[in-house]
Amino acid sequence: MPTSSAHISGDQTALPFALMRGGTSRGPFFLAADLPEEQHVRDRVLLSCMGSPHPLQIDGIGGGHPLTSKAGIVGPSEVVDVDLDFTFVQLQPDAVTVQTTQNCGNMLAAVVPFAVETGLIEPTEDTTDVVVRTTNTDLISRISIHTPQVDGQRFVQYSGQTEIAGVPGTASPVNIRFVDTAGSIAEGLLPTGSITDVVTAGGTQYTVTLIDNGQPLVIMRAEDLGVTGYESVAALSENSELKTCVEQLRLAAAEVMGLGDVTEASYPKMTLVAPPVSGGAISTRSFIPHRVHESIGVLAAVTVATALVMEGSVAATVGSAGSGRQQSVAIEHPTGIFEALVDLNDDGAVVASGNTRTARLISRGELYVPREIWDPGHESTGLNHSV
Ligand code: NQM
Repeated sequence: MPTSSAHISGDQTALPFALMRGGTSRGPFFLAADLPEEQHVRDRVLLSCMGSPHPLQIDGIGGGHPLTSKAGIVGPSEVVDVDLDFTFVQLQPDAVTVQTTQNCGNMLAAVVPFAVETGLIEPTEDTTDVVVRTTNTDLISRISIHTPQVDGQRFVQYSGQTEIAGVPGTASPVNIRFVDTAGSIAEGLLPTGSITDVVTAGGTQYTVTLIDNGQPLVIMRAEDLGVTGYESVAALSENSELKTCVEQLRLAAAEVMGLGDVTEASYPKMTLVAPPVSGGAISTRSFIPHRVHESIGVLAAVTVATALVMEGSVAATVGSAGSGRQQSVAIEHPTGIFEALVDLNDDGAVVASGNTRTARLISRGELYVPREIWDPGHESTGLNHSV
């Protein structure tokens, strides 16, 4: 078992970390062995690393946005046929929340590069294939990255030709395949058993599709909310009337979905859909759930694609699914198109999914956590002791 490399440095604790971009998200990754075992202490440490709560996260490394207030914890897995366990942690700039309930397919893209960088995985081939369990929902994914050899040494290849919307430039592809994603947090793919439900919020009735194929979503027709669904992120963010409606609908829909009171939760995500305008299959705008996503989450895109291929869903009324057992569903979002790959069985149900992301190691070293956060009531005992 790996042992902790965190150590005391003056009146702070030095915590090894790597800052990684995973898809369109970014955050610090830690080896599980380096973090405190007790969850409440771990959560305090993560809040401190991020600088939350503060809108600018000025005393930490968070980026002032939910997409840059994320962390990853990675360690070897004890589950048979699984190589790594990954816990995704969603923090917020301006709240004291540390959530490990939902998945994040973007941060997931950085897990295998991080594992190779830190020696958890030893690459032996030009392509390294790893099975990762996201502990949040027991999501299993097969991830493959490029690990070429130069001068006898294998390394993670970050440069490449793959472009993903929402990230400048191109990079080496990270291919992710998911199986068995239905009902990640909700009870099953369609938690109410219906392809559409009528939910009343703020005195108005909305016809929505409540679905969870890796990410719980409320799929709504943009026009039902009084917008076109083609607005910019800024325009939607400034529309306080819309944001109030979306939040009222979220709280009501979550109860109908069996998710209970989600006032403090970052799910379900709220996805406005409209007919495609850029050659894709459907157009989307996503609230995650209070800020508007610059693009769309990975499992959110997989869940939209799943709804789109289901006859009678709200998504199917505005978008157009393709045909065949394997489909690449082009989901339009504010900064481009997300290609969600879905495999269908004979009944037309989605049984597997996938996508291509990119990731990059941005920085690594030590994050300094005030000693009293890790160890309340400590007395200074000197430098460089293991904790
Ligand atoms: O849905 C944002 C993201 C995500 C989650 C969010 C994600 C997913 O874009 O799998 O990746 O919805 O909070 O990182």
